[in-house]
Amino acid sequence: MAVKTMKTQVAIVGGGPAGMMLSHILSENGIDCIVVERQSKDYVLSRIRAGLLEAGSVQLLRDHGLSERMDREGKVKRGSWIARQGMESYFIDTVKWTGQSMMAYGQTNITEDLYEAREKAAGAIINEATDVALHDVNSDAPYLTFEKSGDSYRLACDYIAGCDGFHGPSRKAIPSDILQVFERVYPFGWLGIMAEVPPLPDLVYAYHERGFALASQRNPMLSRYYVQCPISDSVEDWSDDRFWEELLARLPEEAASQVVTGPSIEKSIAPLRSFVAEPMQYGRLFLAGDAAHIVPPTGAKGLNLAFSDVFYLSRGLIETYKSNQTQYLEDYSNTALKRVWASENFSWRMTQLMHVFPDTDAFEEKIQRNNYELLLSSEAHQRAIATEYVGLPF
Ligand code: RFL
Ligand code: PHB
Repeated sequence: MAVKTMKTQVAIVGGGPAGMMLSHILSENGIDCIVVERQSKDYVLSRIRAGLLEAGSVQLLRDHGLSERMDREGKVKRGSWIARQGMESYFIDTVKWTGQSMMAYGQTNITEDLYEAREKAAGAIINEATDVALHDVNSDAPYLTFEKSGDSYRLACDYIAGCDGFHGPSRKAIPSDILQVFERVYPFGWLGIMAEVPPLPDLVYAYHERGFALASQRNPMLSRYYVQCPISDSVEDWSDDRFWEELLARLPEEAASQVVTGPSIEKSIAPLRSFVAEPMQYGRLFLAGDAAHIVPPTGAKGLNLAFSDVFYLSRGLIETYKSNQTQYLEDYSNTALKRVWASENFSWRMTQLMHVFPDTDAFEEKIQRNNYELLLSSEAHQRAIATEYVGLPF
């Protein structure tokens, strides 16, 4: 059977938020690109993940004409509450300390907005592509191969953007003697539910001796809640009743008294991991988003980091094509990694601060409590957490 050949300037592996955002920005700048995605569009749009955008991500969406629905339906957040059992709660006031706010707007909606914008612009997205493989990434003529509907394809390109998430093939195309990996796996997961009930007015992150809990939101009739759970648990262990009981026990009383419960429409358990792969470039392959790094969700940084990577990578590709200035592209990995490590650091500290660690000792418990007390009493700590939470500038 003949292989069908295609050509583009930038081949993008993965049509999640990183890949779709990159294709949108490149196309705006006249750069030809094709997104190759393993899943169907419906599947991609049904994934429930992030919910909170940093100020910089909000600005990026606005700068690229992707904010109409977000500005209409998203909820501007001046900060979030963090709480510790038996102690006063603390409001991370991002407006007070940084002049900037955040936005509660679901990743599902962002991905829908991106697909709509790309389809309007007749952007090329190849869904349900199987066996995607990267070839000759360290040469001047890299290419992808894949299968679709029984046909074999070869896609030649100038550059490959690996936006295929943690489990995709792109990172694995970097030789193991070049790729360095840094990793922490946490001894618990997050059980998340979605329910069609009005959410609390603000996000609440709560430490409790029974484990962490988070109250979040998607829209006025859609609530997102999480509780820390053993990683060995499965969703079958968690009836709705058990979930609500546990959530209400862990949230501070004032928040718990306002929670409206109802049947869940989605329930899933996510493992928690910190992971960075360095460098984020090899030859003509550039990694962006979860393909290169993972953060535990406690800091709400994953999607935001995917967007900052895309900002740096699109700038490098645009400058290279427009004016043959390759400096930004050559610096991509170093520039992106600075911001990646800052977010890794913040997410790790937030995770340490807010969870019950099964193997903790009395010394660590005292330190954890003291870190919370510092937040209540020290303006330097208050400014720091607000600055990191709202997001460092790109
Ligand atoms: P994605 O979203 O995983 O998209 C990768 C895409 O690549 C496709 N793919 C392939 N395509 C072709 N061939 C292959 N062999 C392929 N293998 C995979 C996949 O089908 C997919 O479409 O990565 P991307 O684009 O880098 O985006 C990253 C974000 O999705 C992720 O960081 C966030 O969801 C993390 N996250 C949060 N981030 C935030 O900024 N704020 C939050 O509040 C937040 N909350 C969360 C989160 C992640 C969570 N989970 C489920 C891990 C809450 C949770 C519970
Ligand atoms: C969410 O709404 O899914 C969410 C919000 C904040 C986080 C993590 C997840 O830190």
